[in-house]
Amino acid sequence: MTATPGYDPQNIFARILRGELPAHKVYEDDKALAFLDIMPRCPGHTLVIPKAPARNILDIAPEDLAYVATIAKKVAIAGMKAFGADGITIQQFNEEAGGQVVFHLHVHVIPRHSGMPMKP
Ligand code: IU
Repeated sequence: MTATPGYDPQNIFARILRGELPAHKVYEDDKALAFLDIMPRCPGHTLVIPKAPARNILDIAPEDLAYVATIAKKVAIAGMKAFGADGITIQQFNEEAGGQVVFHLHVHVIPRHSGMPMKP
């Protein structure tokens, strides 16, 4: 898979994908990986990433984005069951101005409980 010019192959999630850094994996196949966020805003906060080297939504191929969305839905349903959640928040940030900190596309899947706010 060829990275686009804005993609840094040394970003943390690329290193997790290469097995250079540990992660608590909850789902993996040949095109996507899901793992627990190290600073969960709610219990079960999971990140879903493509294995393709995409910086963010501005950069990713439409078919890779569609696949990540498919896996995010599966993870959302599994997360709701596992954590007995009442709902799910899905978040996705793009570029520094858009709140992105790690520059490999990721979708936040956050199980939610009625009356329980997310940590900032
Ligand atoms: P972003 O704003 O969507 O780019 O946030 C990055 C997320 O990646 C954030 O929720 C971090 O807690 C999370 N994270 C992680 O799970 N593992 C890491 O090693 C690093 C960040 I650095």
